[in-house]
Amino acid sequence: MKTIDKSAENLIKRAAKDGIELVWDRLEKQQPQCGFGLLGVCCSNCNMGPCRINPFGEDPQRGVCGASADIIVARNLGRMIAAGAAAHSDHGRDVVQTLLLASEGKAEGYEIKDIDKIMSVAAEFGIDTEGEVNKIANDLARAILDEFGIEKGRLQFIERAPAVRRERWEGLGILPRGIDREIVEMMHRTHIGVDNDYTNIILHGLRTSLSDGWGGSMIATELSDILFGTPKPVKSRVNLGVLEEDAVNIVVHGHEPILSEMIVVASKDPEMIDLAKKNGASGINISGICCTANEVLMRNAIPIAGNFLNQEPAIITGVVEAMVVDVQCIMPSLGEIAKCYHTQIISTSPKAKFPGALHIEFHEDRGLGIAREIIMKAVENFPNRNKEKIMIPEGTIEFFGGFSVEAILGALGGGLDPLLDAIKAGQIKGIAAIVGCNNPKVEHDGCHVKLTKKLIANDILVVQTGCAAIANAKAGLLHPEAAGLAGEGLRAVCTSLGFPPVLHMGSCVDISRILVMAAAIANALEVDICQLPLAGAAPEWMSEKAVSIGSYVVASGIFTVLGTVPPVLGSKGVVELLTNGAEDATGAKFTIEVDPVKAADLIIDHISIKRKGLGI
Ligand code: BF8
Repeated sequence: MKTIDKSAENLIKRAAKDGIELVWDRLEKQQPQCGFGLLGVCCSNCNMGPCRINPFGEDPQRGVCGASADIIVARNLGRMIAAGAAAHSDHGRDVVQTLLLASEGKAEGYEIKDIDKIMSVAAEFGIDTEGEVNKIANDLARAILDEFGIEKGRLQFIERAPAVRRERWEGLGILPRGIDREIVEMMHRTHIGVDNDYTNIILHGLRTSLSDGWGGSMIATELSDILFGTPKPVKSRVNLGVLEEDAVNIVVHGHEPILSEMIVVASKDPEMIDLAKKNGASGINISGICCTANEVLMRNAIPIAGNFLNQEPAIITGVVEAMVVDVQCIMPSLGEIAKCYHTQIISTSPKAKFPGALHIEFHEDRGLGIAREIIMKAVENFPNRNKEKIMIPEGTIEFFGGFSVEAILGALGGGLDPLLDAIKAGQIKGIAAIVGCNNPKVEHDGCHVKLTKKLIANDILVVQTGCAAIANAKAGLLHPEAAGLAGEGLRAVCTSLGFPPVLHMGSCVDISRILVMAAAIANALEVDICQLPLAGAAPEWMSEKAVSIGSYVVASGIFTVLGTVPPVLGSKGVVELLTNGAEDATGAKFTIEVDPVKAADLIIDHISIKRKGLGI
């Protein structure tokens, strides 16, 4: 089966009937995929190549420069980490720029929404918090812009990690210095003839990834909270059925909340709603796809149309007036599919243009005005619908999101103690972070849901972000009633708090919230993160960002199970390092397990070992 998402199933069939090619068809046409590529042993880093290595030959083969399979695999992996870290961190940088402009009164529509958070983050950066808020915001934005360079030589947010963890990083020589510096250095090291020690390359990969998790991603999360509000529990609805037949449907897709927040604001403007009515619609319906969906869900309860593999089927519904995209995880196929419908793909970032898209460039100084312009385009497109092509799936699923660390602590009465007590008493055996993408190589959403169900049944609290969270929302697991599927202990805790057994903590950059929570638990118990009954999993991952995430999660001391195979199997050395040697260095390691039920068993065993280690 291609998907377990009932709302997408018929749309995929309809696309096949209408001869519209979707991601699954393109994957099939790519078969057999390049064996060298799958093993990670092809290299085109210089023009003596491209080279590819047969790692199974009798004589160890080498590329033209002399690089072994170990070196080539490590270099390729290093570049994947650098690309992923760059994506998250550039997103973070855009949020800092917006805060900077807002503090100077140059960003139309933006204001500082979370005063408590700006004060606490400013204090972390040693900024005087006595003065006027805009002055504090300006000082903070400038201080954070420094985190991208190298002036200070040590990222500020790593101070949130337990001291023992920072000492471990220091000992390994992987304390992240500046975000841009680590990424650039990885590109330098992997240039022809620079770093040719695979262990040294992988260690720098961990450092680069730490500059994402405890740097770029954490900046994106914290400053988005400052500008748009720190999430609180919200109720919403999910799946492609959230699209409405009578309304102008605008789907926001991509990652950064900067424009989508303004679209949400502008969509409530009576003038925009009147315009929609004049064009024959009942109103304006905003929904989201991918991490933009998670951002506007967390802070505005906006419904979610779907995750990564729902982006093409969304257009097949025939009711999307505009799909507004910014950066990351946006398929370049959208424009082609939209040609068969009235949907207008609207690109907005100067960094990301797409074939067949109308480009309305976003600039922070006119954020609200541009959002209005985009909404007007969508509204004017409503009369162009072809009624014969409309196919909206029936029924939506209710779910809860908005579980920031602050919201979780608030529900626990202000401190971690009730959670720690439940863990010590064994009501909650441990916590698993299930994150990451969809990948058409595996059943859409299936691995996320099977893994999550088995973990909660075994009293493991699951925290989620990204497309994983959307998958489980669609499966009904992000609802307090899903506590009925949990083990006795977890069920009792969820029932007393009114919580679902699976907590939606936000978008992929919000995995930084999970790091903050892990650090807080470790600090409270006076142990290192690697001693805690925690685990991570990315059952359907596909993006380079996910490679960076997995790396910083392991580097932070959390055992991580990957559900799709990374391109590293061509190197015995790198595989040994990631699945074994990493444990000596970081106290955690990777495991690859494609079967989600077996992956759950690995996590359950790991959590039980860690509990024994803590004597609980
Ligand atoms: O950053 S989970 S498919 S949407 S990469 Fe992309 Fe993967 Fe979804 Fe969010 Ni994360």
